[in-house]
Amino acid sequence: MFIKQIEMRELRMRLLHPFETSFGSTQDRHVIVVKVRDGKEAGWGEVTAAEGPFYSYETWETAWHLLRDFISPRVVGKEFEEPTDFASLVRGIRGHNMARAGLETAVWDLEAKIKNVPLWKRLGGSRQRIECGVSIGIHQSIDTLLAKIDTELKAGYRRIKIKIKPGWDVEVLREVRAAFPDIRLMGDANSAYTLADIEIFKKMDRYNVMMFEQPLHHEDIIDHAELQKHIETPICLDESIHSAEDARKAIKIGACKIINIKLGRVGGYGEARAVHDVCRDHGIPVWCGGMLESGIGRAHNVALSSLVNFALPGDVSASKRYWPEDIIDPPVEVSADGQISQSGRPGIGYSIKEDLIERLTVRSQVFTA
Ligand code: OSB
Ligand code: MG
Repeated sequence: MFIKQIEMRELRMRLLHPFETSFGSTQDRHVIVVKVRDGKEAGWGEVTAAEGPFYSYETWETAWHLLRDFISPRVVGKEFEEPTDFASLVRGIRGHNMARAGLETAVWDLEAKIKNVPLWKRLGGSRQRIECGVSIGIHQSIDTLLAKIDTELKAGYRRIKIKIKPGWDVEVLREVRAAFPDIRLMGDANSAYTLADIEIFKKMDRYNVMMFEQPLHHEDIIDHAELQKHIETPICLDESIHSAEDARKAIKIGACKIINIKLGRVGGYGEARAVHDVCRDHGIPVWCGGMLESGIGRAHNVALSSLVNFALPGDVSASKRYWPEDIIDPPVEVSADGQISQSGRPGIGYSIKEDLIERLTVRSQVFTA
């Protein structure tokens, strides 16, 4: 596969509703999409970096800089045997995994299209239907949160994740549990706590929660291992895991019992599959996280979720929860029983609405071999 052209575009897209986490609120997204061509087919990827350096240090602007000045110049004009060749081309660049993943995932889509196979099959996936959960942001009141949960359950979603932070935690979980005694429920803290908050976690431990996601510092595993000793509820790591090596070490010291895999956070499919395999070999289930993606990133998340150890429902949900009109056709749709079916079409399996992308574009840059 010869990489003849790489095109980066920055799109402005407004979410239907603002999304609030412990680190802030977002509604106006700057989405970078990457199109890569061999001269015949085109593959697409999405950069999942956020608007500010709060989930991670990357932003859409740092990702643009990395892709424009360091990553794309090393990849354009190169001949690939396998999509995994990407790693050796960008070796030496430290970090900036979301910028890498934007191009790496596009290369996988391109290769699957050239081979005329669905990407999920090319990745070795076996889950033809994936179970979906939703991630619900911090709300104005517990009543509005309960109403939102009710709506999502009626839409068929099989697991509810709420965002927690100090002051929006024990009471919220208690009320949600009282209103919905049997649902699969979890809390994501996005690193809002420290070990000094151990008593709060002991209280939350009573509400039969599936997992606490990333309760402590975004680079920590040591304190997470300590916290896990004091609570029954499994800890799931998100922010702390950037590679299979991170996963191996976290599992080894008992810092988590579950891992959330995001393509952007780990730098693409090569590493995502390696994290998946380390977890599988240690009996640690994984699930696919979300980053408020447009349809392109969403389609990649659906494909990734086909791998066998994605044993828990992820944050991969329908396009219509996010966008008035998605940039893929059809949009990602969820069945009444909360599942997404894999596409039988080549690559990511969805058509790209290039006209809409053109209208949403605020800047673009092309590299041609
Ligand atoms: O921690 O999983 C997270 C969104 C932005 C940044 C971080 C996270 C999230 C979500 C939303 O939880 C997942 C989604 O619906 O895409
Ligand atoms: Mg998270």
